[in-house]
Amino acid sequence: MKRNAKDSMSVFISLILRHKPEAAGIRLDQYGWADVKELIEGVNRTGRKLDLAALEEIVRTDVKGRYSFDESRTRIRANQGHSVKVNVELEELSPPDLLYHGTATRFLGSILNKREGLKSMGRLYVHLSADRCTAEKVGARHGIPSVLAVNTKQMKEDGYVFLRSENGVWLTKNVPCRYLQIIAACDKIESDA
Ligand code: HQG
Repeated sequence: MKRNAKDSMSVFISLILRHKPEAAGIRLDQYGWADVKELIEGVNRTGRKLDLAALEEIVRTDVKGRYSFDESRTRIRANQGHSVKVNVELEELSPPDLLYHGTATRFLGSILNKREGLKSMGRLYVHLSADRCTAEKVGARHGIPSVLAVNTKQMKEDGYVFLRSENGVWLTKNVPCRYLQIIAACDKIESDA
């Protein structure tokens, strides 16, 4: 599959598995799994072309490891990023003492000045990164990026719960602004936010 075709198919699969399974006329179970055969048939019904080999390649080569097959490889799900209410059975884990959140500079007014903190917005969780450069890339998806350091050490002490997705993204329900601090951006932005 060519890179552009693969990227746009991946965007569509991510839409189906995270937000809108009905876009392919399929359903996810309560754990976020879609039946692989149904997914492929559903995608093909929309006029796009997908077969098992192409789907396997998308899963294998995804830079962020967005998708997983189950052991039997008959089911597939997104590892994180959902807006549909599914339980992807993530383990509760203790994060490092500091995590990072990348956002658009224009959102800082609501997050910090209005003291709303980080809210999960359209998704089930606030997404946090283990390193500052990754956070900056995530923020750059929305505009001029700013990076917030999250005092997860204090949050843990205060009883907040953290989960980590299969592909290493840290998730929590919300981050009040008392745990946040703006930090300097990272020097280098690489591709693939
Ligand atoms: C912001 C990508 C105003 C928040 C990434 C973010 C990630 C507020 C935006 C994953 C706010 C939501 C998630 C408040 C939060 N006022 N704005 N109180 N609280 N926000 O896309 O974290 O490529 O839902 O800062 O790599 O950007 O899709 O979340 O800017 O892991 O696989 O509201 O998506 O992965 O945006 O990104 P998003 P996100 P994929």
